[in-house]
Amino acid sequence: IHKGGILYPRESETRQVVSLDGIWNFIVPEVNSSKNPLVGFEQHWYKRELTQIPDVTVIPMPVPSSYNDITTDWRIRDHVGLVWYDRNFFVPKYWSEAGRVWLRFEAVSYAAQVWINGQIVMSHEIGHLPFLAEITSYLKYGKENRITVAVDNTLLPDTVPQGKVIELESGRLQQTITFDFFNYAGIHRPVKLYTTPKTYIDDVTVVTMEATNEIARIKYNITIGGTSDMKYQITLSDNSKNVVAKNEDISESLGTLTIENPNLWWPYLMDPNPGYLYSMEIVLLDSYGEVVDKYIQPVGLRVLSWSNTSFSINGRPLYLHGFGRHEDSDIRGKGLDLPLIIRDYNLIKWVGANAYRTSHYPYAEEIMDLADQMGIMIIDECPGVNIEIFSETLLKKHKVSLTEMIKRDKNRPAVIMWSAANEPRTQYPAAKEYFRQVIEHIKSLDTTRPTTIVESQGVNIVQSSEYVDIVSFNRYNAWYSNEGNLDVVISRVVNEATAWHNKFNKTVIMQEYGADTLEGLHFSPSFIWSEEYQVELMSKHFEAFDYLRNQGFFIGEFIWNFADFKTRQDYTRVGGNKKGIFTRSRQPKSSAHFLRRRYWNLAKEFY
Ligand code: GCB
Repeated sequence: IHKGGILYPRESETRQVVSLDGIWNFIVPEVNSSKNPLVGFEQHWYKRELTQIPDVTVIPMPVPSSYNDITTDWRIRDHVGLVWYDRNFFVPKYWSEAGRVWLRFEAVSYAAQVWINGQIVMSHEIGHLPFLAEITSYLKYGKENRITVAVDNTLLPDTVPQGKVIELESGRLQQTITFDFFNYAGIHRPVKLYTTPKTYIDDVTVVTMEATNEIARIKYNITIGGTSDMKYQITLSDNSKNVVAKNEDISESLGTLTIENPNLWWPYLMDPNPGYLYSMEIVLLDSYGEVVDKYIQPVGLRVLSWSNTSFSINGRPLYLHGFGRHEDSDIRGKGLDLPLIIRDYNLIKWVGANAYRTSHYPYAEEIMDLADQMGIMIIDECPGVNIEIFSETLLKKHKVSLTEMIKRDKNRPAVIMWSAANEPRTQYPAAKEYFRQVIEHIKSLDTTRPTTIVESQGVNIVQSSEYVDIVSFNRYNAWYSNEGNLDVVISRVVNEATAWHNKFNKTVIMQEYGADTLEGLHFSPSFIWSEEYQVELMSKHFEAFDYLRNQGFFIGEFIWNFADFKTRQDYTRVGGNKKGIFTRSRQPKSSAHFLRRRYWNLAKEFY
C-alpha cells in the first residue's frame, strides 16, 4: 500500500501530465500454443517488447477498457488469470530536470504488476482504486521507454470482492462469484505520467467546519514530500476567480480559512445553483519566496449532520432519491468512456434524481468530479460486495480498500456517506466483530460522513447494523420473493423499514428494489418481465415510501438499477440484468418516465 497521498494528477505551472491511454499490445497466454498461464513470468516477457515474443498472438487492446468484449474469442471474454499489456512511450529530455516523474493508474482490475524498461516499479491489488509510484530513476530521458503490465483477474476467498476458481472437466479454469455483475477486467481507467518538483505537495485534506449563509470555515491539512522547510500560501477563489480567503507566507501545513457570505455546496434541485465549487490554490515557497510547487484542489462548502431520525446538509433535512448503478456498457465493459458518463449525467438530471450509490465499488474519478460539479450526492461504496467467508486476511484487505477509497474521495462534497459493503452475509456470528472493526476503521479515517452497510439479511438476524450510522436494506418484494404478487408489496416494505428503525433506532434507506423488464414487452394486466409490471411494482413501492416518509425516519429510496447491465452467464438473466429504468444503451423504458414524474415531484415538495 502506497504510504502517501493519491491526489488526482492536475496540471499547474509546476506540474505536467501526459496520458498513456491509447492502443496497447495485449497477450492472453492461454489462447496461444503453450497453454502455460505462467509462461510470461517464466520467459520474462517484461524484459522485451511483447511484439518481439515468438509464437504468440499479440492483439491491439484499447486503454482504458475492459478486455473481455473487445474480441470475438470467448476464451478472452471468459479468461481467468494473467494477461499482458505493453506499449512504448517517449520521455522528453527536459524531464530529467523536472524533479520527479510519477506513474499513476486510475484502476486496474483486479491485480497488476508494472514494469518500466524491464524493472518492476509497483504492484497493486483491488480493482476500482488508483495506485501510483515514483519512476524517476527507471526512465530513459530523451529516449523511448517501455511500460509492461501483467493483469490478473482471479478472485479468491481473500480478495475484495471474493470469488472462487474451479477447474472444469475440460481443464479450463472457471471463476465463480457470488455477485451477479460480469467480472470485467483490464486497465479500466486512464494511465498517466506526471511530473512534480523534488519537493512536492503530496496530499491535501479539506474539511468544512461550519457552513451558513453568513459564514463558512474550512480546515485544511497539507502534507509534502521532500524538504520539509517550506512556506505555504493558500488561496481560496470563487468560481469567477475572485480571491475570497487567503493564508500567506505561513510555515504551518495546518490551517483554517473563513469565507464571508459563502456560496454553499447544495445538491441538485435543492438550490438554483447546485454543486458550487471554490478552488483552493496550494503553493509551496522556498526561503527565497520562489514558487516550488502548486496544486489546485476543488472545494465545496457543506456540512453534514445526522441523528436517529434525520440526515441534513447545511442544516436542511435531506430526502435521497436516486438509484444503484454500475460502470457498465456495451463493448468497453467497465472502461471509462467520456460520452457515456456525460450521457448518464444528462439522464440523471432529466429523471430528477439527487443521489446514487456507487454500487458495488468506487467509480472513476472523472465520474466523481462531475457529481461534485452537478451536486449529485454519492453514497460511496467500497468493493466489498457479497462477502461470504470472513477471515483475518480478508478483513485486512477490506480495510485497505476503505483506506484507499477514503484517501481518494475524502475532499469530495458530493460524497455524503461511506458504504462499507453490499449484502454481506451478516447473519453469521463472525460478521459481528468483522464489521465492528470495518466501521471503526472508517471512523478512524473520517468522522464527517455517516457510515452504512447495505443489508439483505433479515432485520432479526443481522449482526452488524448496531455499528453503522444509517441502516440500509435491499429487498425484492414481488420479484425474488412473492413473484407476481404486487398486492403484498406495500405492507411488506412498510413493515420491514419500520422494523429496522424500531430495532436499531436509526434512519433507514431502501437501497434496492426493482424488477427485471424487457423493453417492448407489454402485458395487460401486468405480468412479470413486462414494462407494465415494472411500473406497477414501482407505484406500490412509492405508496409505501410516501407512508414511511411521514413516520419521520425514512430518508431515501433507490431503485435498482439506473440501466441494464451485463452479468455472468446465468439462466435467470436474459442478456444481463434488466432491472434498469434505462436500457443498456441508455434509452428510457416506461419506468423511466414514471420515475421522472415522482422524483421531480419529490424535489418540489421538499425544497
Ligand atoms: C441484489 C444485489 C445486486 C443485484 C440485484 C439483482 O440484491 O445487490 O447486485 O444485481 O440484487 O437484481 O439480483
